[in-house]
Order: sequence, then C-alpha cells, then structure tokens
Amino acid sequence: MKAFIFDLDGVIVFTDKFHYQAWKKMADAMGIYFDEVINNRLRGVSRAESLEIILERYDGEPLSDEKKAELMEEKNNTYRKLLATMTPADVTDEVRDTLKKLHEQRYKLAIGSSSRNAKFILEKVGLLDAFDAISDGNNITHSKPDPEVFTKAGEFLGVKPKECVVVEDAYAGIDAAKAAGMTAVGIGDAAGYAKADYQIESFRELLAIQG
Ligand code: G16
Ligand code: MG
Repeated sequence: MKAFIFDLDGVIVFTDKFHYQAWKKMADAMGIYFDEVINNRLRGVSRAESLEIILERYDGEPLSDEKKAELMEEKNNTYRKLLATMTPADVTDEVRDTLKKLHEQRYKLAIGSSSRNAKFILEKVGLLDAFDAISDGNNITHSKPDPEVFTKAGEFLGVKPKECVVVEDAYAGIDAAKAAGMTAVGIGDAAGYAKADYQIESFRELLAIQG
C-alpha cells in the first residue's frame, strides 16, 4: 500500500448536523417533512441528489431547474455559515495524530469527498496542509457509488488503485472504493458493511492495517 484516501464528512469531521440544520431550514420554509432518518440517506450523496431525496416528500407543482438551483444555493449559504463556526477543536487528537504518523511512514494522503466545501472545511479545522491531494465535488461529474472521486484522488497522488486504501463511513463510498479497484475500510456507519475489506471502530486502527 502506498496511499490512504479519506472521505471527509463522517470520517475526518462530523458536519452531518450542519447539513441537517441547513436542509431542515429549507424544508420547513417549503412545508416539506424532513427528519434525521431522511438526513441519514444524504450521507456521501451529492447536493443535487440530496435535494431530490428531500423533494420525495414535496407534493406541490414540479419545480424548475432554476428553482432547484436557488434552493441548493440557499441551503449552501446556511450550511457555510454553520461551517464558518468550525475550529481545529472539531478534529480529534486521534485523527490528527494518526494522519501525522501515516505521513511520517511515507504514505501519501488524500481526501476523496463528494463535498464542494471540502477545502473550506479543511481550512477551518487547520488540516489543509495534512493532505497531498484533494479530490472533491468540484472535480467530479459522477458522485459515489461511482468510483470517479477516488480514481481522481489516486491519479492526483500518482498512485495505482491497487495501492490505495479508502476510508469511508458511507455504504455508497465503500461501493465506490471497490469499483475503483481499491482496498476499502469501513468506519462509523460503514463499520458493519460486509463489502468493506476492513471494518474498524476507531481511527487509530488504520495504523495496524498497512500492507
Ligand atoms: C458530503 C456529505 C453529503 C453531502 C455531500 C455534498 O460527502 O456526506 O451529505 O451532500 O458531501 O456536500 P456539499 O453540499 O458541501 O457539496 P462526503 O463524501 O464528504 O461524505
Ligand atoms: Mg462521508
């Protein structure tokens, strides 16, 4: 193994609650029912696909693409205001130390996130310099479970897929990693997913699964 590619939301940071608050504000304003169970379905899913999931509960007239774009912008503005409150304290010492140790052991490290806000988040928590490459929602046309975000991360690092380990909390992310021909590690929600090659409970366990 030569590289680790990390999903961002649910692995390095936990911005679920901010996504939830921002979508909830939009849904409430439109009279759409939205709860935390529906929010769980948005994990790792792109912004546009997330909106479609929320709109499953909308029974008004079909919305134009312009209106949908407006709703996504409104949600993103609320979300970014919440992200702006993040600080380095929002990353655990365990995550920070493990990343540092992997780097010291000469592994290349990248981010593989569906988010268009990935760089902003990394900047707020002081981790922008911790990664050699960032593949995110701005450089892909297909989101997870499509392998594109991870394939691109491997390319940015100059490392072959079979030498990359992906760390993911979403089932769609594990499927994407396997479709990319990479080793998949499930953590958090994906810790119980049988398709993951390794299932870990805690971030530091990564230090034990280098090959
Ligand atoms: C994250 C979140 C998803 C979110 C997506 C896009 O993915 O888990 O819920 O919809 O990013 O986010 P944005 O609206 O910021 O572009 P990941 O891949 O980092 O887990
Ligand atoms: Mg995730």
